[in-house]
Order: sequence, then structure tokens, then C-alpha cells
Amino acid sequence: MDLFVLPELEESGGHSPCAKLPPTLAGPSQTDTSLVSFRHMVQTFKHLHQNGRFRPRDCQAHQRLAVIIPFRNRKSHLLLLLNNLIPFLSRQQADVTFFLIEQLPGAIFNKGALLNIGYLEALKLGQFDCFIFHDVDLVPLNDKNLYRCGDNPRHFSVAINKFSYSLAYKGNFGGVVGLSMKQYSEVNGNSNLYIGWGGEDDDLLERVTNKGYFISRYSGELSKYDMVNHSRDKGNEPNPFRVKLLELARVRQEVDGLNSIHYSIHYNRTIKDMALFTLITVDIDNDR
Ligand code: UD2
Ligand code: MN
Repeated sequence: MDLFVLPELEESGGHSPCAKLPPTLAGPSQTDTSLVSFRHMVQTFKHLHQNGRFRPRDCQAHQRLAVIIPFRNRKSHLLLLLNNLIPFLSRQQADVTFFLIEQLPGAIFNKGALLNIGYLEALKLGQFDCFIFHDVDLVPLNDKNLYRCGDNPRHFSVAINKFSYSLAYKGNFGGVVGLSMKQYSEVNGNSNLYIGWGGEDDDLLERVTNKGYFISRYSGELSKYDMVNHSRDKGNEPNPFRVKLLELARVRQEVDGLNSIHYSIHYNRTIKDMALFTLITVDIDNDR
């Protein structure tokens, strides 16, 4: 079965590049906690094209963003996230496509593998400069926190309410991070071996520093987020091997990642062209 291809939007010929700092930014905000449905959002956010893509009308965005959301059974978080993130990225004059990478029930949750799949599948469907890997439960609170990639991988979710708006621990690289296409492929993506909760984000940090990158962060004021209160999910129990795996992160880097992943796309429910996001439902074989 052929994958559909994201339609190239008509060139907005003659448009000049968007301002470096969008004039539409509003600064600090609070999470909009209104309960909305997918249908309501489709009606409200009229600038959305199919598949969860939109871009500024009057200027050329600086980068094409793919927002990759690892997902299973968190619909209420997804509704909240999209209802906040769509206006947030619109104010940032972003050219963005949302990819929801949903893991089927059964196998233990594997966030690292889902992010790799998101990256690989997005590039089959369109062209992207910058990948924003985004936990579904994190809502940004300041639109000056510009979702753009730079010369080094960027950690966006620095100051989360759960950790009193400070970094959870030195070297934290979880939550929301941004890597250019080149950076993510150069580090061979995430490890696929962190089955269950924990460690895959620390492993990614090992990978990027091993390739000579630094982690870029905006100031704490800009990098504020609310995390939805949640307990540990069934099927994503802490991985008892995570500390051991991390010790050999750099040794495995070249053979564990984008170049070694095994998955199958579940076509019945998959890659639907929906207004709010491109849905990719996958079966991950954690044993291969
Ligand atoms: C931390 C990290 C997170 C990840 C995790 C360890 C921060 C702010 N967050 O979050 O990035 O590294 O630890 O694995 O440092 N998910 C589902 N369904 C599930 C399980 C997970 O959708 O059943 C997705 C969802 O996008 C969620 C993400 O995976 O936000 C991370 O899982 P979590 O929220 O349970 O982990 P948490 O909050 O400890
Ligand atoms: Mn969480």
C-alpha cells in the first residue's frame, strides 16, 4: 500500500521571509484548560490544512517543523496539548506539521523507538528542517520559547511546574527537544533499547555530546511548561536495565538507532489524513 504524500502547499511566491522575532508573540501565558473536542479544534483553527499542517499566510517561515508526539492512550492530554500548541505555534509564525506516533497495545511502550519512527516516516511524507520531539503532556507557557532548531540540539522544556520551574536534574534532556534533520541523523536517532519508562532521554544526551554537540537552552523564563498531572502508565513500567544500558550508550550508538529499528505500520488505522495531525500507528517489535 502506498503512503499518501503530504501535499506541497502552493508556493506563496513573492513573500518575504518572516521577521526573526515574530511581531505576533504575546510572551508569558497560562495553560488554556478548556475542554475541547477534535471537531471543535478543526472548526476553530481554520488555517489548518490537512494532516496537521499550517504555516504563516503572509511570510515565508524560517524552518519547516515536524512536531513528533509519542503516544498511547492519552487522549485528554493530546486534546489539551493541541488546543494550546496550535495557537502558540501560529503566533510563532511556524510552518509545522504534527505527527502523532501511536504505539499499539501489547508490547511495552518504547518512546525512543517511536521518535525514530516519527522521524523516518515524516521524511517519507514531506521535507522538514527541524524535528521537535514533544511529550504529549507538556504545555509551553511562553511563546518567546521559539520552536526552532539551531547549530546545537535544543532542550526546550527546562522549567516545568512539576519541578518547581527549574531543571529536573543537571543534564536533563527529556520532555521537549529539537534537533535538525542533520543532527538527528548524525547521532543515529534515539536508542531503540529502552523498553519501558526511563533512560532514553539520558541516552540521547550521551549521543549528542559524543558527536561534539552542546545542549542549547533558552532562559528559564522562556522555557516554562506545565506538565499535566499523571501517574505512570500501564505498559510503561520503569525499565530495570536503564542504568546498565546507559553505561554503554556511546559504544552502541552506531549500531542501535535509526539504522537498526524494526517496526510495522498498522495500516488499518494508520496514516489517516486527518485535519489535526498525521496519525501513524505502529507495532514495535521490542524483541528484535
Ligand atoms: C520523563 C521525561 C520524558 C521521558 C520519560 C522517561 C521530562 C520532562 N520528561 O517524563 O521525556 O524521557 O521521563 O521515559 O523529562 N506516553 C504515552 N503513553 C504511555 C506512556 C508514555 O503517550 O502509556 C508518552 C507521552 O507522550 C508522555 C511520554 O511518553 O508524555 C513520556 O512518558 P511519561 O510522561 O510517563 O514520563 P515522565 O513524565 O516521567
Ligand atoms: Mn509526563
